[in-house]
Amino acid sequence: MNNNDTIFALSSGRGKAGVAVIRISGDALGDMAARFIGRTATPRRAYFTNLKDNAGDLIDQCLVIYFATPQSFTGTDVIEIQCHGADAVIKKIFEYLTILGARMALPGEFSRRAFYNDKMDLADVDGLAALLDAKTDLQRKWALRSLSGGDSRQYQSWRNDMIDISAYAAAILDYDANDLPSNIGETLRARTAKLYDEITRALSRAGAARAIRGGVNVVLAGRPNVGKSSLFNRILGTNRAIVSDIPGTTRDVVSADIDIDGYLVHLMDTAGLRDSATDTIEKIGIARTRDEMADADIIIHVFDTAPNATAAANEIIVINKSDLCDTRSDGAICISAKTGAGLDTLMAELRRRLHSITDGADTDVVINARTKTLLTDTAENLSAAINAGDNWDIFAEHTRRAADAVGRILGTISTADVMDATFGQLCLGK
Ligand SMILES: Nc1nc2c(ncn2[C@@H]2O[C@H](COP(=O)(O)OP(=O)(O)OP(=O)(O)O)[C@@H](O)[C@H]2O)c(=O)[nH]1
Ligand SMILES: [Mg+2]
Repeated sequence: MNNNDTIFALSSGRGKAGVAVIRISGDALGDMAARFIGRTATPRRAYFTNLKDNAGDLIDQCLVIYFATPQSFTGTDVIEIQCHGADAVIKKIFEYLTILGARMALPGEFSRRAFYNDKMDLADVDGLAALLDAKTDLQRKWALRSLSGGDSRQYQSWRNDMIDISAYAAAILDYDANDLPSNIGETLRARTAKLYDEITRALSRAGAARAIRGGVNVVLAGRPNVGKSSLFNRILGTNRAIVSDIPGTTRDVVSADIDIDGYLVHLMDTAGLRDSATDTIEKIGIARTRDEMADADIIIHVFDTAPNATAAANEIIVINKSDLCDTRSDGAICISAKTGAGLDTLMAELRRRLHSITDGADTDVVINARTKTLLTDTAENLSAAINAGDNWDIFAEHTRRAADAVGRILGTISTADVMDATFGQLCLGK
């Protein structure tokens, strides 16, 4: 399965840059490194070199670093070429590497090698994918925690416990009770219940992890003309959405991403809600508003007079146009999108809500869609074991299945489709 043919990719970003990094991975790349620098390469030393093609023509002035197996990102031999970040240089080096028998890597292929060579497990790969996607500081921190093995250690410890419990349960069947520790049944059930609690608690934090990784959807909604687009522009500090005194100005959802205290917020301005809309396009716009409201983590419900409805749990009630009249009302935040009055109070409330999404979530593993499915499977099997009573073969089977599900999170036990999905989320050069 471990076929380390020589692959290469641009590991830095595309586009004009001072430096570009091309990474090469394969077996026994010492000769290739020597060819690039004109002498035998000492591993992990940077060599300044005039990189020449086979005809002796200069390609570029580069730095070349040779990493000898197993001390490299992939666990194979690796060469990193730092060249000038010009498309023409990169293209020429790629051509040269192809002539030397290397091929372009597939997305995620370097990480896949790292996985096969025990440099990373699947929880680390998830962390790496999250880190490469990170736009905010909080996303960076959470991703690094998974990547640096914190999650792997927790999963590994849960799995070891489950294997141990399953083995003891099997022993109850095979050995005489006198040869086993007393109260072994109760002990096993208590240990299983503890694991079940820890895993269901981690699962209950899945929403927090999703909000941090994918961003938080904040939707501005309300009747036409109340000033949603004005508020949207005011929060962004730019004139993104069209503002006019004609009710029904906004038709489509207008969205922008902003960073609030490290939370990636997808802020959305929507079409004003009214039942009397007759225009086909406005009706489509209103249907889209309702879709966005259904998916929203937080709704900023905008009014321009005192509302007669109470707020839903995920709603912040805002009364706009405080510069025109006294709009105070219990439980509502009065603002003026025109003058900026009250905006600090609204933003403070938004921040409070964002922070409450992740309150206390810091101690758990970072759950994503893949790990959520497998941890749910784990929890169901642990619960089935706890309910198995004195039926120890059923108990042993369910705890073993629970351990298998955790093993799949780490990739200890895995199928080709899980691997493809996990590595497929990475980009070229990783
Ligand atoms: N005096 C005053 N006028 C405002 C304020 N906010 C918005 N307006 C005005 O109200 C009108 C409607 O504003 P918009 O921001 O377009 O309202 P909207 O809710 O996006 O309206 P639709 O897109 O039609 O749903 C415009 O003429 C704005 O200038 C405010 O705080 N004070
Ligand atoms: Mg609008």
